[in-house]
Amino acid sequence: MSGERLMFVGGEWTEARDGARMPVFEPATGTTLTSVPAGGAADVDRAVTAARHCFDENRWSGEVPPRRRAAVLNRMAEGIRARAGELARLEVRDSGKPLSNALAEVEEAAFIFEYYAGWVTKLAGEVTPVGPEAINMIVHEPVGVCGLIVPWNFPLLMAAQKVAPALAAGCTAVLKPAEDTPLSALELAAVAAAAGLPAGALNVVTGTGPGAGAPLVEHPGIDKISFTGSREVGAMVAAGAGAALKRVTLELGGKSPNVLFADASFDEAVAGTCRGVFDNQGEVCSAGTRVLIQRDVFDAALAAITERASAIRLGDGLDPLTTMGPLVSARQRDRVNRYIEIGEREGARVVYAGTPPIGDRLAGGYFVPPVVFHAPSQRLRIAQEEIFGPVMTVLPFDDAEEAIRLANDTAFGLGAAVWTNDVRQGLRVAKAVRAGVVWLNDTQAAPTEGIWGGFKASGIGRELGRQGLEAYLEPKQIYINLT
Ligand code: TXE
Repeated sequence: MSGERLMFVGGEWTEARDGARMPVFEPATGTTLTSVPAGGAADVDRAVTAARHCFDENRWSGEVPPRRRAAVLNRMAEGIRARAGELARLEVRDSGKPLSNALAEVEEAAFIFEYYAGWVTKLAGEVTPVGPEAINMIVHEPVGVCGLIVPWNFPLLMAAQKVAPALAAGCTAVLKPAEDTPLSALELAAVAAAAGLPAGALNVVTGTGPGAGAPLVEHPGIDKISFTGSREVGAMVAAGAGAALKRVTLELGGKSPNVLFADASFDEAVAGTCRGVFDNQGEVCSAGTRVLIQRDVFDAALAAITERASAIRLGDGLDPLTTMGPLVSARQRDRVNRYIEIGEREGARVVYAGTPPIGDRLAGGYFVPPVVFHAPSQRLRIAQEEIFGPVMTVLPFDDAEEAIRLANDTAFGLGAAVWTNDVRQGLRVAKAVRAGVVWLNDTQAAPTEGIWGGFKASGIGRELGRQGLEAYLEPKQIYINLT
């Protein structure tokens, strides 16, 4: 890939202050794709200062009429759509995912900007009844300058999910993409500039977590942090932001149950179960990796899952025949392989293990073929810890009570899928499962018009939908004495 990239600060393309750069790898081949600036504390400071000036001087919020802000967001949606094919191919080369996934994500990213553009002109407040002697108004104001830290599994989509509501609310932002996948965030900055977003409203600082992410969390000019990533770093971010009383939203992954009842539409349930684990190479925070199957159909379901898993074709995401790409990095590949070894050592039975792709070009790629484990107990680490790769753990259950107990036996609470044709049974489980998103006879749907976020260790707060916008707003009460 030609042309080394720059980052975007205060409306200008720039190197890191100290000139440091870091390589960006192509997961399918393990070769170097390009490089980006390795931003540090000085660059974060420059970016926060630019965002602060833009906010405090009311160049994006305050004085800018809502319909003008909405028009900029709509132009960003158009800008993304106009370059959809190019952006999707870039995302494939940077992250490894199949092109069909990347194309769908780019379209959803464009829609997210359109969706929040619609909200800008509809951010009405409230008047609450307090008696004849006063008027009590509640209005919504932008929370201020936001630090947005995103992961590598859905790089552009996650960036859009934070940038669009932040800008719609009238906030300004510093976006820190993951070091493994910084390229689409830089393109988003280019789209924003072309759409007429004022300088400083959106800044993109590339760099590592400790190098650029940590200084962003700590910077006194930041009012709010929105973070998506690991539970461990999320806890650090919450502690750092909390100590400075910054607002914080966290989306931290999970170990989501997928409950398959004997009365479910079998083929649909098995297909969904596999999709819920293997789509996007299993690099999905809400992946339904704890597969609970009612005992009556356990053997039949295992056979059908094995058949589906063996039809998965690993390869370069740009190859139209590929249905599963490589993992994002050598580090993530090693991490997932370690979990597979742990599962074997813990006594889980390997029901299915796939084979790597063939061909010299892909020999250095970060591929991990799908694995299905039959676990003797939920206490195994592979049944409790987030693996973030194409690894399914299957356990049997007898009745709805046991399914609910197993489903809730986890520190996490992001998603849960339930497959059944018995409405009462499905709703009973849906109500009893402690998770932020429950799917009945579906999995992984995450409509922008809905909400997204978890219970328990899966995070704090919600993204998407109206709640996702409110996360970037401060309510203010204005009490007017009429006497
Ligand atoms: O995540 P990190 P990693 C989970 C998943 C995966 C594991 C490790 O289980 O196997 O995390 O992935 C930035 N201050 N998820 O190590 O480190 C970092 O630069 C501020 C689930 O890649 O949490 C990147 O931009 N920021 C998840 C982002 O945090 C810091 C998606 C995520 O990286 C930082 C990704 C610091 N000290 C991983 N350290 C999901 N919820 O979807 C790192 N970062």
